[in-house]
Amino acid sequence: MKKRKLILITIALFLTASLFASTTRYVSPSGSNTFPFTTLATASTTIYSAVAASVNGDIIMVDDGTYLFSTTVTINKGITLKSINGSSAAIIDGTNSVKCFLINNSNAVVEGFTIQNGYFPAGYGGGVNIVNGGLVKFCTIKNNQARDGGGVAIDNSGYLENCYVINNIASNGSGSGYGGGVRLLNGGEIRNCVITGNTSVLYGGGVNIWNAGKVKNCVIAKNTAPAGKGAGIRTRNNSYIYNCIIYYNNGDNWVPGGSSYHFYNSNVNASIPAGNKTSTINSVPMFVNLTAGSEDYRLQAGSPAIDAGVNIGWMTSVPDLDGNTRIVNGIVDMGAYEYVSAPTDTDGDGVADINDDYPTDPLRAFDNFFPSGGFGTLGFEDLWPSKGDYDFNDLVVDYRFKTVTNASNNVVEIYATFKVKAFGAGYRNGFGFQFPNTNVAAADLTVSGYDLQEGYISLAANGLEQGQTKPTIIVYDNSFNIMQHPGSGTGVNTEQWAPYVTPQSLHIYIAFSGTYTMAQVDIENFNPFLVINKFRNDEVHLPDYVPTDLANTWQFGYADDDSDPSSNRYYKTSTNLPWAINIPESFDYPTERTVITSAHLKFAQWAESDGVLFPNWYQDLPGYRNSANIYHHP
Ligand SMILES: [Ca+2]
Ligand SMILES: [Ca+2]
Ligand SMILES: [Ca+2]
Ligand SMILES: [Ca+2]
Repeated sequence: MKKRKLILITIALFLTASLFASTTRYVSPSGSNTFPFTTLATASTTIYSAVAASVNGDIIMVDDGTYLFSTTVTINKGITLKSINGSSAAIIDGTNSVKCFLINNSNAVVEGFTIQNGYFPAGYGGGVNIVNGGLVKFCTIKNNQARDGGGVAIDNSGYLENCYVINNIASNGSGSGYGGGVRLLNGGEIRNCVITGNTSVLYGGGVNIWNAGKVKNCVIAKNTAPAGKGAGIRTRNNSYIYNCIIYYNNGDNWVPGGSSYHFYNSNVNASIPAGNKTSTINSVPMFVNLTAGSEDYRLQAGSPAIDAGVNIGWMTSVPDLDGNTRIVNGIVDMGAYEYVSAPTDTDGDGVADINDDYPTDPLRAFDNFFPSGGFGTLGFEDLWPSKGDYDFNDLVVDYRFKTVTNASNNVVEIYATFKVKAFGAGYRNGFGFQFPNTNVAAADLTVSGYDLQEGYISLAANGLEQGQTKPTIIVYDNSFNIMQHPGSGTGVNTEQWAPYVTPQSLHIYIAFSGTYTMAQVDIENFNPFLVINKFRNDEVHLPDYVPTDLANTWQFGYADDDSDPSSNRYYKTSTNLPWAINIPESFDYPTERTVITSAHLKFAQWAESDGVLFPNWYQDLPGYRNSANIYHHP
């Protein structure tokens, strides 16, 4: 009993899977043409064979190429035939001998082709004939010929959506023709199409409607038909036009035949009886370009067609002819393209206000911060080349750079902020930094904002330090001039019992006159250094950062220092311990004369592993620090 039930369920699942299975097949000129064509490698070389192999629900993907048809391809199944790369890459060519497609299934979709040179002068649809249902979309349909519907003929029902219908002709070769671009017979609907350059030798150069049909959001322009026959569109009974622009046709933009027609929210350059129109206009539509060969039927700003249509349900799921949202600003536009306003660029520098940090300044566009999230911190030990007390609080300074770039992403200026928080030092130390390379010519820089009072720094007229190959800026020459000593304690803000002194910020401004990218300047690799006790030649740098041209190098390898310029090793002990640290956030530094390894318990492992272990040693994580040995400002 139990077993039988299981078998029934299995059969039911199998049937369900079969009913809804969708197979994807491929067509490619370079396929091996191996049935059932389910990979690109085994693709069918003809669309005809792939369609023949398909059943309802299947998808056929068509590779780039030109497919020459000598027989019409009939699609009377609910399948989707779609190009992989769009209508400019996959071309269906009727070789001026056959109609390209006959579609007769309401679930059939043909998408993303150029359909050209179809030829059926005896009857309907030179490029495509849709009969009783089907959808053709995102196609370019050009240079086809038939008696009715030179480009496309729809009989009874079906949709032509988001297509260009260009240079087709309705002619049977002996004076009869209906709908050079498209002919609708007893039904059918056209949406979001540009129908242009088509000709009918008799009725309807762009579109001809016979008995019933709807045209929505189309541009019908520059089509041709004899006088009185409707160069743009000829309607005959039950014709309903919504949101269309029918203008600039070579002859009558519109002529009626029979009865029951109505124009809704359209811009038609023709006289329409009062009872047959609702909210129509007749105003120059303001297309982007009407020059022959360069036509662009998008709307210019200020076009009367903008926000002048009537919204219809399908517009929420069908995009405009550019593939953009069909309804912008709450109301659909007339025509095939929704107008999207160019973003405001007040200063005209090419960067929209919404992206421009300086929307009224054409010379500046973007602020770039380093570190991006906030301040970084530098901590120095000033007894180099001896380790000294190794408390890393002889200078504690926060830093942040704001690099201003222009619309071309070149550096205009740099604002460098240095916030001196503490110096547990008896020495009168200075502080500066050097650019990491020689990419920027010193003559292209002008610096201000430094605090130099002690007379031991030599500056060039532009504020850079003299005697340096790389641009070098001395921010200040004595910490005690920046924050006043509170009267007790070794320095400032490293002993809890001493009065707290408010940190002080210096703002260095660097103006650029040359053309340099941020990558060339590379401020993220700036080379900060301490100048020890007003001895300009005694510098302390971050580990493996080079000394400036003014540094004495005779102390390399002396005392605890293990620098070796020949191997680019600088400012490290023999066990890789540094004299300076640079961390990407604010630093909780040790109290005075507390060796850093007693405050930050992972520091030694981090430094001695060259940064591999505990790269976040400075954070307040369990087991990482001894809070009693860290300075807490009141
Ligand atoms: Ca709109
Ligand atoms: Ca701008
Ligand atoms: Ca700007
Ligand atoms: Ca100290």
